[in-house]
Amino acid sequence: MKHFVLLLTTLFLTYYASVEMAAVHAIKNNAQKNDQSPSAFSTPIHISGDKTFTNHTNAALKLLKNKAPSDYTMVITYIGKIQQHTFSGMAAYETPPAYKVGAITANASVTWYASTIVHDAYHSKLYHDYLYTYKEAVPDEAWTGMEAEMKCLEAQIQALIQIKAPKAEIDYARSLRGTNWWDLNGDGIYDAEDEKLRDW
Ligand SMILES: [Ca+2]
Repeated sequence: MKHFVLLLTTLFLTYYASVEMAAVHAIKNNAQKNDQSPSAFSTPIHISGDKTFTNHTNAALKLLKNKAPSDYTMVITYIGKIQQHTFSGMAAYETPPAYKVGAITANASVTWYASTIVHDAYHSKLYHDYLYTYKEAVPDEAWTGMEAEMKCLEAQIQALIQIKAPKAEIDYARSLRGTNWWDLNGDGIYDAEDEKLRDW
């Protein structure tokens, strides 16, 4: 009887150890897959920039694809190119629509960077929705300015929640509701003058 119990215990421990080993292997395999993130992940968006920029951008897009798939679909629909730049802004009128990204944004946390991609994709969505509906030159207020910024900010906040961003980032984004952070010279419109003043 004693031997039997011992045998059972051994069998159980062997089984348990093998299950645990399988779990460890799975974790290691996943970790290796994650290590290869830039090569294992592919996106239809053309990424233009140095290696660090490309890695950060791929990581942000991959996070969106995994944790916020509907946002990712919106992003790949309305952004064709993500380009390293001196400051951040959405050139929705370019072909393909290009999100230009400054160093401060590209080097922020992956969750924050990802949320800005959603924000700027939404600007491009507003631009292209207008173009598709009215088939005429898109007025600035259709996709920039206070009303547009608030819509893009709400999309960004929802994305931050979806990708489980740190609470501080969600709180910060919420604190921007009703503010004109984008109007750096305070004239009520968003244009190249504000872009000149941007450091993000
Ligand atoms: Ca302005």
